[in-house]
Amino acid sequence: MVLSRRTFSTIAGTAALGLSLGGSGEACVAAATAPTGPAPGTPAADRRRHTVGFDHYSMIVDGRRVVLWSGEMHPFRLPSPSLWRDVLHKLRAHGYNTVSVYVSWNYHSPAPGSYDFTGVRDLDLFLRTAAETGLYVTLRPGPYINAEVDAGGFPGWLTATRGRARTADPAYLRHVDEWLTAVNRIAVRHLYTRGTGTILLYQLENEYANHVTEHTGRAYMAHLYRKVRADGIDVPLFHNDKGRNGHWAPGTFDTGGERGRWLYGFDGYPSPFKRPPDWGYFGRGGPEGGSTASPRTPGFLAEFGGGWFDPWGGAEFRGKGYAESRRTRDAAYERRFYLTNLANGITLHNVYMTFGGTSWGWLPAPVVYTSYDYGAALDEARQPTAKLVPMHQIGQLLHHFPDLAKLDRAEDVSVATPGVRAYHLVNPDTGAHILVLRNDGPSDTVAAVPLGGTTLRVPVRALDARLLAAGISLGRRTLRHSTAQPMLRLAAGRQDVAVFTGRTGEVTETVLECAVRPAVTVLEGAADCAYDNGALRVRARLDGLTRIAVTGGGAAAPLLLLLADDRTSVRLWPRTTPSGPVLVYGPALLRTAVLHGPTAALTGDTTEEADLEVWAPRGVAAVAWNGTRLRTRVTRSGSLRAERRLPGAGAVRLPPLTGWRRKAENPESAADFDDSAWRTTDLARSAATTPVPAGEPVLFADDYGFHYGDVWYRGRFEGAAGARSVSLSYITGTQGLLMAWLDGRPLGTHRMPVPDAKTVRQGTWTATATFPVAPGGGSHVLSVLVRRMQHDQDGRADDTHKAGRGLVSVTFDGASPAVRWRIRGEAAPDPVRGPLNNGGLYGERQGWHLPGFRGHGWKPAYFPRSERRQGVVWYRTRFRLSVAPGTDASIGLTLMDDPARAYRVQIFLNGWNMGQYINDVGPQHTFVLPNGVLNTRGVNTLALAVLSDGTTPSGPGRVDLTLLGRAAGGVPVTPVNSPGPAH
Ligand code: IPT
Repeated sequence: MVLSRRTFSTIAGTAALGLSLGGSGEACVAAATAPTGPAPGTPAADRRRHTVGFDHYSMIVDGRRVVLWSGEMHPFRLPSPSLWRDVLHKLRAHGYNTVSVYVSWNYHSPAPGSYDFTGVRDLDLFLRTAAETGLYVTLRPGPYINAEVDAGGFPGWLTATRGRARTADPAYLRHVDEWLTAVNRIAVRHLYTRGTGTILLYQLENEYANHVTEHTGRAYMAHLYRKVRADGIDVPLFHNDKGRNGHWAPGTFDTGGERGRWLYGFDGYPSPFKRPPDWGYFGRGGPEGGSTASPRTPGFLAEFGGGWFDPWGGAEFRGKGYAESRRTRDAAYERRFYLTNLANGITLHNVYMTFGGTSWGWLPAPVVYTSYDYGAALDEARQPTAKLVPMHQIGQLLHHFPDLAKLDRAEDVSVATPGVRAYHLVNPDTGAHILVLRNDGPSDTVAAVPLGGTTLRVPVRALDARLLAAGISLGRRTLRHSTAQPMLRLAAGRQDVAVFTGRTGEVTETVLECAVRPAVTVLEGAADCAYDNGALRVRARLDGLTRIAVTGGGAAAPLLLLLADDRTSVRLWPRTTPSGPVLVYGPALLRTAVLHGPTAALTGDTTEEADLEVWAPRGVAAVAWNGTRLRTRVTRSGSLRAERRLPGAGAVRLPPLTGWRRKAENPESAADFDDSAWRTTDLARSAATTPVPAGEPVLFADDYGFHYGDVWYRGRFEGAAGARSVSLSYITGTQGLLMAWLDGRPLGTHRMPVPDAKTVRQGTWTATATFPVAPGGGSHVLSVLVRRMQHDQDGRADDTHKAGRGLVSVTFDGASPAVRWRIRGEAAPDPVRGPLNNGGLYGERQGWHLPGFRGHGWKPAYFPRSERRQGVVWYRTRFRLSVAPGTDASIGLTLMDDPARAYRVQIFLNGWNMGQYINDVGPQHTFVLPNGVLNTRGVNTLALAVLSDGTTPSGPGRVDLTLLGRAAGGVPVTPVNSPGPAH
């Protein structure tokens, strides 16, 4: 039964509310025969029309209020489509109902007019998978996305075009329209409104602050709006204001007379070391009005920090690795900040990132290294972290207690406990009260909270928070209050089940309304229960799972009260099925739950041995786990319990990496190298924002069509007798470098100095490398290799992605020869791996990184190595894995060496560029190798392109496979196409 919002308000708080959640008590026989598929409330591509609206409280989908509890992930940061399902399963199971995704223009467009949505770029498949998983989608295709990707998502080729980006300049808009046409052609097939997918919201642009300028700013946004609507996107659109400024609130730009389909959203990345910000309390309106900087739209945090990105290491930037982000923004941070957001009326909440993934190939913007783990709740290796616990608890809470979708601020509750701040909210329809208690102080405390004539004693740890509820329905009973946080309630068969959570060891009190004395049995754990004056009072210290059965007491059905500590709460998996709710307890993950006749067919993961227990609608008498039927018995808790424990994950053995073969390259540095096929640098004008020195040719690589990775220059000159030094001015992103040779002899390597915080912001990465020379008369050749390290982002809409990359100019001291340059960068983009896979190293142009490449004449090599040479050396080997079927092993490659050694490594697995290791900078040592690209049952090819300064001995040192996680279960993985060289 689907209740409209109106009926919901009239009957909520009464026993009838149970029907909206369960109805299953009556559905026992139907349970065995009802068609399978997601139940109402779980979004799916169900071929029905849906209405998507909102008011100032929340989104209203098909007439029902929904709080969006969303996690951000980027399909382009996980180049193995099968694993998208794994991550989406994990989000869904842990209480998220929405996934928010950027679509990165550069990832899909190797050239103007060319758009690729196949293979690892299959957006259609991603959107289908999200719908199959039961998640709403927020689609964010830019055109600009920022996101710490190269040029903020702009294609390399766009950096060499003339139109002013992120404005209404027609030259730019022409490209934008082409991109949006290509994305929207796919997106329209997955709109929730049409029942063909689950896209619920769609974002235009990203943190765009040009709201003040009519032409460049507002006209641009109006253009995007019109274009997206014209392409058939009919869900609400929004923009993510960079902070709660009220920019781009409804009515601030031209939406073609349309009203009511534009939301106001904003981003927040507050410091974890300060107090969580109040967005000003909702309900006041006006620019100072908190989340209602837009009074008619709901509080919407389009991005809220779930971690933070990490810069390169080394003395200047001090990237510390992602364990540090996860430590400073831990589970308590999530409770403290996200519960404050909810208390401020935010009902659309997206955590950036929830799964960060990998900026593989040349995807990372100069500010970050390969890993984009982000310290997120789900780590880069797809492993759950402790940060999933609060997400799980809050996500389930928001799903199971619709009271939280419509809250007004209630009268202040004064808590006389130092450091503790209370937010008091009330649902005007159900009368449910919500309290968020936040401890900003340095010590754990027990807050004395006056509520409803009594004083609750609520434990709140230092720098932590919790949410309490009073007057909410638990199905057929009402909660007077609890000092534990409600997590879920559902009707399983004839009984109601309610779960409350808190930290291990906390003493909690839960009070249920009971007209008459109920029968109470403590089935597991320790609890004191007392009946007094119309209420059952349960006091319990949280430890594992405490189970209390309550029968009678004036309610029509028994209640199983479960008190779960954090650890236990993430072993409890509620699901809705068309026949009613299911609750599974025990395994490390529940992926799917389908009722087939009398059988609950479950799939999921275990890491250790685990019990399995299932509460299901009446009529369900059997359980299957990952396809195997289990022997079960009925417990006193009213569940079915497997008689044997589920096995944990089996051992995974990783081979040592041996059998390396070596080949040195850079023939380009030799005096007699034939560069006649290379492009001459004959352009006089550049699209770059970096000025070209007067009278010199353009040397920036992008102008010549080379956009990623390394670029070579060869310059011929005569008449240099008397020259004492040569100065090469060049420009890269952070950690860029230049190495040069004169007539085949190394001149040295210059590393781009890391600017201070101020110059970083200006995006100036120009430096001059000066090398002593004594060329004498005659004809000479300078060979120069520039590692570019990507384009800047364009966060402030001033075309900074167009800062030049590569050589700027050359001058000699003591002579002034004219240098005739030729340039060579990457080969035509790999049609499968995409434009960001390769730069212009000789080995890359020759396919040395590809599987199936036959390296005739490559010499055996052994690690650790120690050699001193300026330039590039390649190493290749093959290794075989035999991970057992049904085991999901997450595997990485770890490189270790003496940090004094100045060299860097590009890692190619089966031809896929899995990232860049910089030995003397760090902080990243382990590179995740996603299954699918990694063949876990067969042979793999690993190629390392080592670029060394020549100033120190160079490695590689140790190179090993590392196990980053394992589970029995996982998802089926289709191998990612990894072609070898074209013959
Ligand atoms: C916000 C961007 O919208 C997002 O793309 C990403 O770059 C994120 O920051 C940081 O990881 S911008 C905000 C922090 C100023």
